[in-house]
Amino acid sequence: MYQIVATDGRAKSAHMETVHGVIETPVFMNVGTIAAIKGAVATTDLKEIGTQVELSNTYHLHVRPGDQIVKQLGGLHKFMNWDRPILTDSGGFQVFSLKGLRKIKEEGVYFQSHIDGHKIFMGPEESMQIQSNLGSTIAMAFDECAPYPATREYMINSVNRTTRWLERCKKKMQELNDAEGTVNPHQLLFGINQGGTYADIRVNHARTIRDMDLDGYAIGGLAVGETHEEMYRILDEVVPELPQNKPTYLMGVGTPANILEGVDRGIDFFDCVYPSRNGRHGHVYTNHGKLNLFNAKFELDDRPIEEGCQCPACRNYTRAYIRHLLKAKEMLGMRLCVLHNLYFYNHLMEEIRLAIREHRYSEFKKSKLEGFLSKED
Ligand code: PRF
Ligand code: ZN
Repeated sequence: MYQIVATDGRAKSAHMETVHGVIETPVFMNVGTIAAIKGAVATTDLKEIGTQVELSNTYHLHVRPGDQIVKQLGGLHKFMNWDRPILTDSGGFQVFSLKGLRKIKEEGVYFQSHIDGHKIFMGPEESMQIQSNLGSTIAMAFDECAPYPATREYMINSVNRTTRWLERCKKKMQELNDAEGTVNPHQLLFGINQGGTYADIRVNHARTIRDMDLDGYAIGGLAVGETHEEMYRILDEVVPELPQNKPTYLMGVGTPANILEGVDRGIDFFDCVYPSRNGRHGHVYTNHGKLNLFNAKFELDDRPIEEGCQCPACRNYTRAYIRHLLKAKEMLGMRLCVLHNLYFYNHLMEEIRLAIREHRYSEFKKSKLEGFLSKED
């Protein structure tokens, strides 16, 4: 059940009840593609850094260790020891970003495993079956994330196929939820809007899928090479066409600034590899811009990454020490940077929710954006 708690302009903050507990939105989901947050972060750490939703991937877990294995072990929640919500991406996007042989047909996609090259077929029914075996809280529809740029003709054909796939996903998910022995019989299904940067194709697609009564609506096919301005323009056009009383999800986005702009246009859910990927490279977020802890100027810096930050890295260690760990290639250096960055994103979302609920979102957004650009350390 999804209930809007407050709105401020187009921004909304909601309370969503799931079988794995409540999600307060806007929320940033922490990416653990293979059921692990890269950078040696355990699910016990996630509880300490304010993670609400973990995100894993259908395709990766199907290839290794295998969704049947995960099901036999009681489902993904039990397997990775995470009892809060999990969203699984459908595999569509990951399959399309794989190099090598790949054939898109009406029935689905033929491609090769990135592990050992063996041939795999995945269509809407296969994706739903795998996600059902994993037993995630929220499953994503199997879609095509079209390449950027793509011609209008390509995009129209692709989006129409994605609509037909969505109908098949919905039917299959219903069957799986009703079947005997399903890991999570209350699994939710989010549809995905596509259409690249063609506003009219996007809007038509949004109008087609909004009547399908899905549990939530994602916007895919953005942050794939277009400018930030184009992405914001598409959000301006598409979000008003989606049901206001359902959650919205902007897939694979993005920087803290992108998130502030997405929230301002009515988005509830976000996910991105930036905080974990940047953390593994010693790049850390602060309210005054990003720092590269490999930089020599931190050699004698005995301050935390960010003054006042309540993350496990900042409460216990200095910039100088973390820099030393990174230079010496000690895993702890990476781990501390990833923990700080995820905490930073999770905490930003908490501040965003409060600002919406106190009806001061536009001033809040402005002052955050100014801070990010100030570059003082
Ligand atoms: N589709 C799916 N997953 C995604 C995307 C998409 O278009 C994107 C695009 N930024 C990220 N993840 N299924
Ligand atoms: Zn910190």
